[in-house]
Amino acid sequence: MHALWPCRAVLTLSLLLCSITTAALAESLPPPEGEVLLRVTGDLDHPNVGAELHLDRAMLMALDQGVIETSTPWTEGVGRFEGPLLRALLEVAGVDSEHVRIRALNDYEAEVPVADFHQYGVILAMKRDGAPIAVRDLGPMFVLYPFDEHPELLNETIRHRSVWHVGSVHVP
Ligand SMILES: Nc1nc2c(c(=O)[nH]1)N[C@H]1C(S)=C(S)[C@@H](COP(=O)(O)O)O[C@H]1N2
Ligand SMILES: [Mo]
Repeated sequence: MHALWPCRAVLTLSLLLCSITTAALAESLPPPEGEVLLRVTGDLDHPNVGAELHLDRAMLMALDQGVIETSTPWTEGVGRFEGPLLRALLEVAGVDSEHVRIRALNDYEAEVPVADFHQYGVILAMKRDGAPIAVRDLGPMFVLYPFDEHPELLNETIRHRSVWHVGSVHVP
């Protein structure tokens, strides 16, 4: 009720836009109960801890998941990798930006165009062949493109975007 009052003062079109915004705000996730594995920081509309969105493993697994069966330059053989779609993460975070900066637990970070997430169904791979990925490998999660399906992705630009040991996503 309270959140809707500005709508009443304006015209029908604004009323419609205002209702959409209100509906989107209602989708903010509750704060995490488990260990925080991923933080989304910066310019987002749906924070759950202060100005940031924090997610534990259960919350990450509850997002829309993608499955990518592929080989990669960094792993042996063909794996069946699973994890949240990056486009689903940005949607739940309420992000409207053309780029994000994906940061590793070490100091590595890369700027990635959001268009990639829609075009290629890029995931934050959290499991390989059903098992969690250890931090000493590429875990707890890494940015994974479907290399076998799109061999043109095997280039330096995309390798730079393939961040391992992801800890946060910053929205500029
Ligand atoms: N966490 C983390 N992810 C990373 C990197 C890194 O140093 N740390 N290097 C990036 C770069 S620059 C490339 S080219 C590839 C590394 O691929 P390569 O070492 O097999 O060439 O991973 C990317 N992801
Ligand atoms: Mo690199």
